[in-house]
Amino acid sequence: MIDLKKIEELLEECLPKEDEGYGLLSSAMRYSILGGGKRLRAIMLIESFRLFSDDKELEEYTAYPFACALECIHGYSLVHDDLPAMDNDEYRRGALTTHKRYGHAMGILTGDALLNYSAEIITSAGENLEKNKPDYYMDNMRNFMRAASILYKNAGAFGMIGGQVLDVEGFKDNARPDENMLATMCELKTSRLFQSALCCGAILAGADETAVSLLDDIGRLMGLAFQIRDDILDVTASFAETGKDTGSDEKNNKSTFVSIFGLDAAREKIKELYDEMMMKLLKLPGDKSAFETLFGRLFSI
Ligand code: GRG
Repeated sequence: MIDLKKIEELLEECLPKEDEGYGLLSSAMRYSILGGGKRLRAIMLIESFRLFSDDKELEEYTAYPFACALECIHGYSLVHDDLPAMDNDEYRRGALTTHKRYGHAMGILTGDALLNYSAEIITSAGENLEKNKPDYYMDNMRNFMRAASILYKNAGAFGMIGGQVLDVEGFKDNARPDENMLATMCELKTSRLFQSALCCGAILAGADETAVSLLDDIGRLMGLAFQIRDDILDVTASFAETGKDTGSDEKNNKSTFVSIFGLDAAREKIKELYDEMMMKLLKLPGDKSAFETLFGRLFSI
């Protein structure tokens, strides 16, 4: 599995330097991204690329920047999700949330800047490819553009942001959504970025449609399982384990898998989703051990 240290180095290099730009914005961007996190989406994107290609140069020019861009998108979503107008959380990744550390206005602006920066990373990577590897550029631009399109659609109004709207508008004040509504919200809010990780990595490596569609499905199932896991941790884990405010869902009167169906049913659902994911994983080519390890670690709850 790709080394976590390598991903930290890539992120550290690609973000603006502390003293660049205006006011404390670069500092806040670095604080929001470099202060920990499991880097699941970056790891999955690179490991998905590796299922279909062992071309290290192509990986460096395409998969690495996409992995960094995806972590910036994920980071922005967490910064905004923690804001007083949303979950109003004080701690994330074991430290103060961005708005608690830098102020509310800077929390909003830092999230905005990170989302925009993700696009800057991708477009610069395209330019680098054209300048330094014109032959690769000709061969891979179509895949590159397709991956970029998937990345932003999944993050946007009909993807993650849409899911957040359902969450904010439809799940407050102890509303009792049924299982289908809950699943739709989670697929949009949480699954879409995992689907981006798996599909973008594969597409950049030149995977065929059957494989991309399988990966899309695995990402969807994984997001559901991941959200249920998060709901369970919110009521069972301590701050030391999660690094963030626990009991946040109850504080915000949010209906979750756990509050609606109970802990046992939530654990059972994760097991079902895990089994389905593993069955689909078997149908993919290449060495899948990184995914087996990752999914095993995440979902043995
Ligand atoms: C504000 C537009 C907007 C969207 C927010 C992702 C999201 C949408 C909200 C986060 C709510 C939440 C805690 C969902 C549970 C799943 C999740 C995304 C958890 C955090 O992801 P991890 O555990 O975080 O991968 P790290 O810190 O490891 O990177």
